[in-house]
Amino acid sequence: MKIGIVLYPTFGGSGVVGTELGKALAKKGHEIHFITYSQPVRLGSFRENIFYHEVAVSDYPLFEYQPYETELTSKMVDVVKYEKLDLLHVHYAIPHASAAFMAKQILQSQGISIPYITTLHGTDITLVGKDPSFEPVITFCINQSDAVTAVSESLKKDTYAHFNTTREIHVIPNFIAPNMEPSDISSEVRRKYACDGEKILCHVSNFRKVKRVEDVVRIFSEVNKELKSKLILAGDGPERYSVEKLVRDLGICDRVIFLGKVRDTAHVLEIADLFLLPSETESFGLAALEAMAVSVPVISSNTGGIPEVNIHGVTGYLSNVGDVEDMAKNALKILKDDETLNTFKVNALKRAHDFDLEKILPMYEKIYFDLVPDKA
Ligand code: GMT
Repeated sequence: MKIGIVLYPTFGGSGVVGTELGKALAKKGHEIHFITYSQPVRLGSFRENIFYHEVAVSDYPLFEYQPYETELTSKMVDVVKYEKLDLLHVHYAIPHASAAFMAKQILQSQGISIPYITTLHGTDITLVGKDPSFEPVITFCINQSDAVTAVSESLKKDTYAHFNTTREIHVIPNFIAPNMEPSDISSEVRRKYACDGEKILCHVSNFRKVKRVEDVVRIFSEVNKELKSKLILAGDGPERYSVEKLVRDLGICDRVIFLGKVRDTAHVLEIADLFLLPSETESFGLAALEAMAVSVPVISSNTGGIPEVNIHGVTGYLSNVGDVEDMAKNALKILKDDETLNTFKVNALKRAHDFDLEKILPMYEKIYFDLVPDKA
């Protein structure tokens, strides 16, 4: 099948999922056309069956804001028409679903029929999408999509709660991509960051408010008082200045390592003992799954779709949003001795396998083949 995939090419979870899905589909023999404004960070080098179409964003002086959606739509029309695509799969509703709807209408006027699937990822529903400045468009696009998927039961529930839709929403959880296999140099790398006996706590995000990175630092600070540890922070974003200030104010600069943006977070995660994800809201928590996939247990909030991934008392612990004290207490419970830590590590890895790519990929393919039965 020839599939066009539209996504945000950055470090965000939706872009990672869309890219890894495309790579896996290409490996299975589908022809994948990524359509976006820059090369997706997880795309990597040349691969069979993968094509990348860049959306050029113009900077005509009249435009105070660039009409990206219009240019994306035109590119989608062009690629569908000339590459003879069978379907479009858009990740993150804003503005990809409305661009897909528009592209579909334009193509229909030219006698070309193309279905589009919208995958809802989280903030497109729970934060940005439900804002009145987006809501009517999102509701319309959800209702017009040929199929809609959401990455967790929680996100599906939120979609029904916030939008006027009775549309069937298929829950297809996120998955572990094969490049997250552990490497054999981790113990060597680990020694560069932590002395013998020190534990490594880790957090990976885009440092937006919703991630509550200051809570990460406060949890770590409590843990570090009892158990000498290091905190590795990977990622960057608007909250970084305030997080750096907090680290200085708490006097723990020598304990906290800011890595900035990292392409291959799996290699950072695999030197960690514990992953911290105290988010305000999280439709799934791909970062937590990525940690579990390299045997790292998770201390998280109990919000959104996280409880569908992290199992309380088994793969980590869940606490109420903002309950830093409880999260620190739980972290110490896991780190207190090697035997306990090891049990949580084993459980985390086992749980991560529930989200193996081989289990999830056929769920997307089923939707594709239902929409384009002659390609099945
Ligand atoms: O977490 C972010 O801010 C990025 C965002 C995105 O769309 O890229 O992540 C959302 O999608 C991920 C992949 O499906 C989910 O794992 C994240 O939980 C979700 N983020 C939120 O709901 C805040």
